[in-house]
Amino acid sequence: MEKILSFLLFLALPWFSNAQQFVPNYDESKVPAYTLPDPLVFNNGSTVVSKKDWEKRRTEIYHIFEKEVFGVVPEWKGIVKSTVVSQKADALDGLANRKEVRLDLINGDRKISLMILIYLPHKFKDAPIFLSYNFDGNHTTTTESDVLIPDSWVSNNKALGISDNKANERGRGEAVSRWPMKEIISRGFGVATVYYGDVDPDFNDGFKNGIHQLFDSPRDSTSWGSIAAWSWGLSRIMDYFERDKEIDAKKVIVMGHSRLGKTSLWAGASDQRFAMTISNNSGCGGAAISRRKFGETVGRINTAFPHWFCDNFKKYNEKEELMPVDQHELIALIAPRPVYVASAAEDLWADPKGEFLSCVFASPVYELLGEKGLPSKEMPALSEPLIGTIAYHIRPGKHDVTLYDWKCYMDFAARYFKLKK
Ligand code: GTR
Repeated sequence: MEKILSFLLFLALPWFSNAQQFVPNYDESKVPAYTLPDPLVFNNGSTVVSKKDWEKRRTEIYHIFEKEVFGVVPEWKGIVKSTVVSQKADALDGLANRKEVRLDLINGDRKISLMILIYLPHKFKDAPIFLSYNFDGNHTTTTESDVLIPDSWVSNNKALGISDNKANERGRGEAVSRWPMKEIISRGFGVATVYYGDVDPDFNDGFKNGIHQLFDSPRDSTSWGSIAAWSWGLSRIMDYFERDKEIDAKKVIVMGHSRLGKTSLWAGASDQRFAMTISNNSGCGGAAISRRKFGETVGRINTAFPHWFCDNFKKYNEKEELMPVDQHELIALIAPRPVYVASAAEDLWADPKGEFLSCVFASPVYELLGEKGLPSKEMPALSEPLIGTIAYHIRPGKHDVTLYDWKCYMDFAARYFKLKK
């Protein structure tokens, strides 16, 4: 009898564990009714009516995102040194000047290093520059054989032949479809990219590695997670740009895909030196409205990636309606600077409609500041970008960064920075 019972239990086990598995909602009719916090109403209930009011309200919203979502960055007591480690005048078949610059972030005897791969067009002076992290190493963004491979920890990856958390030659050029360098350079832009794991390796180790270990403050429920760390890293790169005479630091476009799109939005919100922000398929915790609970949810992201946000964010697992902010306010924090949000039709996990609605509901803030928000409240057709100071498109296809996405970003940036055709 006992044997039969344990056999039955054995049969039932997969059912039990499946029952606990997260099932995303992809049915629009099951999106709960929700009320969004109004970015133009202060915490005390009074209304924001002027640009001056907005500055104060902006601070309120920013602090909520810090304490409840991404986490607070402690005071940095270290130093940053930059070293140009390579230079090549005829990169990309003579189109670009290439250099690799190492930033050493040092606090006492603790140090991390990040390697910035920079391409600047020969033909254009003071070119705007896209700054964007890559997922697997600078060498994956180009086929050029002499671009350095990162030393830092990388995820194991069968396709890239990595089983010891060390990047190798096999990854070279693997991500070029996401990095159309020649097109970008020929159009009059520069590109700077860094492997995101140089700043903080993307696994949950209790913040013992990466940049967090260079800070001494004890951790609490408001302490920064990895997204805040990656965003902070982008600001240190911006500090370097301000010192590099070959780079126009007033024209830096911070761009990112997926978790790195969440990162670029938080960087654009946190550091107003970024002239333009681009979120490619950023989804939950990025551009998508959390209260819709469509696709990936707050509970699911905090469970799968407990190190991305601050611990307070976990209070809203399955309780998104209690969040004191929602993601349209993350977009609003970027105002009045231009922001572009992009979705992919098959990327339901990232909730394209939720990403679009954030742009719609951030628009009143842009309008108060004298800028055009998103020019329509209707979700556009595929590949028909809506362009205001907030821009949005949805293209066919999967979760990815494509040449189409880049072309839209370049058009948007060329218009804003008034580049000649
Ligand atoms: C997924 C995660 C998303 C997105 C994505 C990525 O697994 O659920 O939020 O960030 O990873 O970064 O590729």
